[in-house]
Amino acid sequence: MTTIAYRTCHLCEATCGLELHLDGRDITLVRGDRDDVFSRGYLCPKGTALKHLERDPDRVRAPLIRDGAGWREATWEEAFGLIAHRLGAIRAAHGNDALAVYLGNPSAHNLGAMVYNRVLLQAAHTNNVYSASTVDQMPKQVSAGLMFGAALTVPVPDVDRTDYLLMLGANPFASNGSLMTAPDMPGRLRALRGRGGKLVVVDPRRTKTADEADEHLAIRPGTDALFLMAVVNVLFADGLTDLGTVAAYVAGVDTVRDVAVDFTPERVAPRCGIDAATIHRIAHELAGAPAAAVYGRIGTCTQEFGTLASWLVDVVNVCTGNLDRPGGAMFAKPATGGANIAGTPGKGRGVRFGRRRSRVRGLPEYYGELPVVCLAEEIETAGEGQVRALITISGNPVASTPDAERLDRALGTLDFMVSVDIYVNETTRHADVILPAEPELARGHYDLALYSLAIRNVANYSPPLVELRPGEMPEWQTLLRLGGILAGQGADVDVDALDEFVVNGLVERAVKHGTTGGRTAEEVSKELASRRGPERVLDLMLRTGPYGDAFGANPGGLSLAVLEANPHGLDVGPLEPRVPEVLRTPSGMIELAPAECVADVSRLRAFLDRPVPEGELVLVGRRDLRSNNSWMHNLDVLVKGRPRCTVHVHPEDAGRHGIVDGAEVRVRSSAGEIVLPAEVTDAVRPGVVSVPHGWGHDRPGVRLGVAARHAGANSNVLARSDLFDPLSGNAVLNGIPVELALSVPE
Ligand SMILES: Nc1nc2c(c(=O)[nH]1)N[C@H]1C(S)=C(S)[C@@H](COP(=O)(O)OP(=O)(O)OC[C@H]3O[C@@H](n4cnc5c(=O)[nH]c(N)nc54)[C@H](O)[C@@H]3O)O[C@H]1N2
Ligand SMILES: Nc1nc2c(c(=O)[nH]1)N[C@H]1C(S)=C(S)[C@@H](COP(=O)(O)OP(=O)(O)OC[C@H]3O[C@@H](n4cnc5c(=O)[nH]c(N)nc54)[C@H](O)[C@@H]3O)O[C@H]1N2
Ligand code: SF4
Ligand SMILES: [Mo]
Repeated sequence: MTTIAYRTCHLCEATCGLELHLDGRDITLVRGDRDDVFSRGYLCPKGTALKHLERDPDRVRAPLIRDGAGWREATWEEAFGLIAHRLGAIRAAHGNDALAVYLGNPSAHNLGAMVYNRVLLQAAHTNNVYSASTVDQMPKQVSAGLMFGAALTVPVPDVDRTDYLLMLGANPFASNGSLMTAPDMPGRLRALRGRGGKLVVVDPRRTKTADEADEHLAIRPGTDALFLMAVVNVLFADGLTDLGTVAAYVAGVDTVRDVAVDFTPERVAPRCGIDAATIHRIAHELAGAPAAAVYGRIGTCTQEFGTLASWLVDVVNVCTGNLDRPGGAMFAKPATGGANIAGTPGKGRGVRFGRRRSRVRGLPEYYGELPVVCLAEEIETAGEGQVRALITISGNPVASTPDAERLDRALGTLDFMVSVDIYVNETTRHADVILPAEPELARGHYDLALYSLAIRNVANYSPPLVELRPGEMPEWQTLLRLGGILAGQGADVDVDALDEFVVNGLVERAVKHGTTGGRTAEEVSKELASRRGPERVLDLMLRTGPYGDAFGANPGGLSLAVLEANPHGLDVGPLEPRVPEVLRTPSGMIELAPAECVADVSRLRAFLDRPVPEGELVLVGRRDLRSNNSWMHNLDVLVKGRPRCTVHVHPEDAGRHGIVDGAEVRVRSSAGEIVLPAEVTDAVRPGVVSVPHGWGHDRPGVRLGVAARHAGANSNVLARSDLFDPLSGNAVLNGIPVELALSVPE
């Protein structure tokens, strides 16, 4: 018998509503949920592939313990026993810093991980915390923290109401959007143009998004900060600045004007590859549009000037009066609250970095984590504090982080490694124990992280749709149990008691902050008592959040029960102006010229003066609609057809190197080399080659039957761990100098 259920897709940031047809546990059909308040029926091929992901025979279903060169299935008791024993011994002998933790991207799409990873990290009490954030959005979180006072106070373009969108380093037609939660970006961008608005895309590649835009500016990689500096220069030089509604809350305008003064369009044009007249015009168009937004994403973050570029995106938004106005760049107000909702409106402690530093290179911590470009050296370098053990949680750093071959080797030297993961892949093949997650459909879902970045204020909860089978463990319990083990509670941690302890702490904090409608901790706990795990915490967050029922004080307000009664989600409305209430800087102002950014401008100036080496070729990445970082290549429906892991080479460069379409090409950087087929295409600008990341599945021991047949090559073998953005520690993954050669079979 078929039942129909609704669920938010957890695979990317778009949060599409899915209509699932279920036969028992089996998904027989996936469709877009036409009644979903946010996605209105949109979905992409990955959403449909969910049914294959749930069935994939290569998925790890029971704990695995290394057994010589292979693996054997084990009970949870045995696995946790081994972990407690080995991690206990290593930490006792070498200290807490000997254990590193790496959190991967799916943690941000997983309610249980969002709630309980922090318990685990606290218990680990280690300097060595790493995540995918420093190969991704850390520059934006740093610039937003400095300007607005909190890591997730990131303005998002009000796509549905804007008249003009300047988009840099993003390709939402493939990625479906990032740091901008908006299902159906293709539809929304087409609607923008349909109502007479303009879309300008800045990207070294002519992407699908660029193809669909009014204008494409094929910028030279890594020069966005220069381009944006020149836009700022024109805004001031031509008297176009108008801070609009936030004017009374902006500090540092004169400093910005002064630092931009020598970055004239004429000076930056040859470096950026965008002519001066165009830069002038773009500045005038931004200032002249009724409402405009500038949006930068991963192409602007994973480069040498990631934080400067991220900062300047918002400098332009502020200087054109577009910050915090409908149709401009606005702040979401998520139903579960957050750092810019809690505390005193309009003022806060701001952000501080570098409270700790990495042992080997001395790189500072950002928001409690170290740059992942440091991980390999922390494992390799002997001495006190050397990393000897690692826990990875839904991450594949061997595929995703720089100097991949070196990290791969380093992982092989660890004394002990635990991976919480659903596959044996390039990274987890090094683990001593792999702890699998339960099937997606057996857990509840709520996008705790992504709604902070949504272009409308929405809330949508998806309940578990199937029961756990014997031997399956909810991932939140695995994480909590690891936390308990790290806190010294031994292998048979009482997970329920630990959960109780965690929730009590959160309840007490809510009571202290006065968000429980005057109810005492005891009363609140009683109200929450019918739930446990992540759902109990979610209910607390919703009820104490900005639209919450405050446990009765705000009748008709949100609670988890209300969301359960609305399976297609609740739309609280379009974004509303939030300045000054959203700010958490110590000054209570938007810091337009943070000292860290201003100081880094001299580096940008030096870069501007450096000539572009003759005949230079640089590498950039790209995303394909049918892939999801490194981990969905084991689904035949997504990888069949023409190979996707190819190097795009412009015809001019191909001609110079004697490369023809389909030829095997050796791409070499100072970090390493890979071989893959060429696709000769004028979609990349001359001097730029493009290789997607997340491939290279042909490593020994990997258990990815399908992916190994479409292995591709690991582009991060080419990325260098000594190249990073100094303001955020974020890796440089774009703009890497490379050489090309035809690969001659040996
Ligand atoms: N060159 C280059 N490198 C890049 C990028 C780029 O653009 N260019 N992009 C970067 C970006 S933006 C990111 S976010 C990172 C991603 O970096 P990572 O997060 O390290 O890598 P993923 O490929 O997302 O790996 C996700 C892992 O989670 C596992 N997994 C999937 N679902 C679950 C689950 O429910 N539970 C558990 N426990 N595990 C699960 C998968 O099997 C896989 O091992 O890559 C970065 N690397
Ligand atoms: N299909 C699919 N969707 C995904 C993912 C996936 O792997 N596959 N990953 C998800 C994740 S974790 C993330 S973070 C998001 C990322 O979402 P997006 O930021 O939209 O990512 P990309 O599609 O890689 O687009 C980045 C663009 O930046 C361009 N670029 C490279 N270097 C530069 C530069 O120096 N300047 C400028 N202006 N542009 C540059 C690249 O050519 C590329 O087109 O996507 C998410 N969605
Ligand atoms: S766009 Fe993202 S959220 Fe929507 S169906 Fe595709 S993978 Fe899922
Ligand atoms: Mo990402």
